[in-house]
Amino acid sequence: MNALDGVEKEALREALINLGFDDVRFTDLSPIGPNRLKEWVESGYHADMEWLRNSIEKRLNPDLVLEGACSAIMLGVNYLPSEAGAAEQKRWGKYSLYQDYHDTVLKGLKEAGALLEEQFNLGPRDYRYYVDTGPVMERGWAAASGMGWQGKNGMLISKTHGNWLLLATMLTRVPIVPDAPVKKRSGDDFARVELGALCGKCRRCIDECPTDAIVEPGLLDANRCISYQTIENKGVIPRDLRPGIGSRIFGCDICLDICPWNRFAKAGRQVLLAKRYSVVELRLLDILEMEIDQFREAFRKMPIKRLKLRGLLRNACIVAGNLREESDWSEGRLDSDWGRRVMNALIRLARNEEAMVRPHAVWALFRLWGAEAQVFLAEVRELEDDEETLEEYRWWDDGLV
Ligand code: B12
Ligand code: SF4
Ligand code: SF4
Repeated sequence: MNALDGVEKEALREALINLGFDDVRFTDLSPIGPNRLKEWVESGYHADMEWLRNSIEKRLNPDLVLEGACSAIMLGVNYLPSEAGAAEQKRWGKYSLYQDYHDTVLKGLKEAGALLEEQFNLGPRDYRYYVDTGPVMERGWAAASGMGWQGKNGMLISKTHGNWLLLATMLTRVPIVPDAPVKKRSGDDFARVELGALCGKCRRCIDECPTDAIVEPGLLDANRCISYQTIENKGVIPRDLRPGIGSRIFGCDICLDICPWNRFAKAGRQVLLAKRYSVVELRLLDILEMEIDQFREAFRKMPIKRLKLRGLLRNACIVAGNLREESDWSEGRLDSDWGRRVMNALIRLARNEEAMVRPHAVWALFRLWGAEAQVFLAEVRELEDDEETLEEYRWWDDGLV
């Protein structure tokens, strides 16, 4: 089969754009230069995401994912919100303000698969598609395809859509003439794009990360990343990272928001996304006092739902503990009626049936009310039997003397 090129290749690109993808690029699968995935995992930067370690070989070798694969169709979905309130708020990672994109983008991928089958007379085993969860280096292949380049924040950055593309991949046995990677300057001629290619001397993302998670350009220590801690970590969030979380309750876009390459980005078309911006209106007390039925209703079909109520309450306790430094969620002074409601909600959470929530509630109460917390937590503490929560009390005992 001759490699797809010219008018036919452009027709395929256009058909995929018509399905709702905002950018469509093609790459072959020839190995690229430095790929630090192994080194990253060996350094422990993957935190407890062992599924990354277990799929290293596949991630480095697409042939193990689809035998005979020779091309990747890289698909980008612009998720920059269309309303200023949703785009500018800092509390929720922007991607979480939609129905779970894994589900909605998958619909587009299924249609794309049907299109490939029809156009190239393929069977369902001649291609594979993934959005996020498959064993493919989505940012690397997207960079190779020229959709953008990998910035010092690790993100695939597009000249058109800035940091706001979600990525999906179709591996196929159909040979397609690859698109060219982005160029640093006109006349540049390099085969594969390099990390930080169009970042120049800028290092804002590295400098602005509140938890110093970007250990070197493009390389992130997930253990220190607010995104990992608030979304993926299923246990206690390390105490030293809690202040840096600030008012972020689910995910983190700081190193994305700060990037000057967002200046050309426009809101997405949302063909493959279903917006749920109403989440932005939730107040901190709504969350601290949330019951399971309200949680299910508020986050139905959203990525936040995967956090479960206990994860959201844990994160909300941290946000509450940061209220003195970050006024973002404040609705009054801490010595007002509102402040007393926050205090009472946190005291209730210090006895929450989920042990994982409790140390964070204790932390927040001590942070906000100092030694006074020892008095109003005395009874709750006596009933405590969870070692991590008791450790939290002891840490404050030591700090308060
Ligand atoms: C694990 C993971 C995380 C972890 C670790 C993040 C990290 N930096 O590695 C955590 C939970 C922290 C995380 C956070 C976020 N994530 Co995430 N995450 C992933 C996931 C599942 C794997 C990433 C991975 O393999 N990391 C390991 C490192 C070493 O690999 P890497 O960053 O891809 O970069 C290496 C390769 O690209 C390689 N390389 C370089 N050039 C080339 C060229 C080729 C051809 C190849 C093959 C390789 C290659 O070298 C790089 C350095 O080693 C991907 C989905 C996927 N399947 O790829 C989504 C993904 C990267 N996440 C995404 C998003 C949106 C986020 C958040 C913004 C969510 C949020 N708001 O909180 C943050 C951003 C944090 C950040 N600055 O990176 C998007 C990024 C979209 C984009 N435009 O880049 C992805 C692609 C999901 C998707 N399908 O859209 N994420
Ligand atoms: S997502 Fe947030 S915590 Fe993670 S590297 Fe970027 S700025 Fe730092
Ligand atoms: S903030 Fe600067 S260094 Fe970071 S990714 Fe954007 S351009 Fe590159």
